[in-house]
Amino acid sequence: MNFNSNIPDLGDLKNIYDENGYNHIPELFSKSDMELINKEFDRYIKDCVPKMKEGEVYYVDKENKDTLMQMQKLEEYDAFFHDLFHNSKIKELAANALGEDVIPRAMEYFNKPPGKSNPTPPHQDGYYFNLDNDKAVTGWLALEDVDDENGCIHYVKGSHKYEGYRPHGKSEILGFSKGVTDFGTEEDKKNTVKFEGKAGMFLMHHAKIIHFADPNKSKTRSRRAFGFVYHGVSAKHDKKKEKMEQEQLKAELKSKNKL
Ligand SMILES: O=C(O)CCC(=O)C(=O)O
Repeated sequence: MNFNSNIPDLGDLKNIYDENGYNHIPELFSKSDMELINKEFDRYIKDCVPKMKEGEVYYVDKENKDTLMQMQKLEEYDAFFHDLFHNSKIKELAANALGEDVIPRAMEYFNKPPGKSNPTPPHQDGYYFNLDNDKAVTGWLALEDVDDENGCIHYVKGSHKYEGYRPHGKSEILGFSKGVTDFGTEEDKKNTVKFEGKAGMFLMHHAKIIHFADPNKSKTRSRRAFGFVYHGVSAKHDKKKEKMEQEQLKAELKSKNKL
């Protein structure tokens, strides 16, 4: 996929990733590239969303299609996004961060529609991943400008270096079934860094980095982003356990009338 991506030195990125647990590239994609990606995404919403399976699409209010807030597995429904996930600089950046070849796992969509949206609870992605190691990353691409008002991402710098995972408990937040239960220590607060930026800003985070976002406070702006999850080739994925967890979650959400 031919974008003129604006990539800093890969060696520097790797050192920063290892030290902080994330990479931040203020303008991975130019304004015109983002116009193209957003145009393709408008087409995706019209043509592909109706074909997606139950449990792959979440709305803040399922009766209101304007409140589309989260999707999983976009790459399975469309060649453009399959290519963006499998054959772009994003995959190279994932392999660079992990220091090994990567396997694309799922491309996701995260929105916080205006008016009514959820917070993203503090969590570590690896806690959801069912892998036997922490060799996984998530890339996060802002589809529009993001800031304090519409709910930009926050990372707890260096939290990938903690031994094991922080305790997670059930969250009642649609789209994020688990969150860190002991979040908010002085250390967490001291190391929290927020990432405001323009459409085209790209973040890449470690499976153990604690991250979160506030709800969107704007009445008019959305906060749309893509997530790109890759495993390192050394990670073994327990797909059976994952399928079981997903079925359980789906049944629970249906019983609460959220799907
Ligand atoms: O976009 C968000 O608010 C959450 C994203 C997230 O949790 C992730 O990319 O791992």
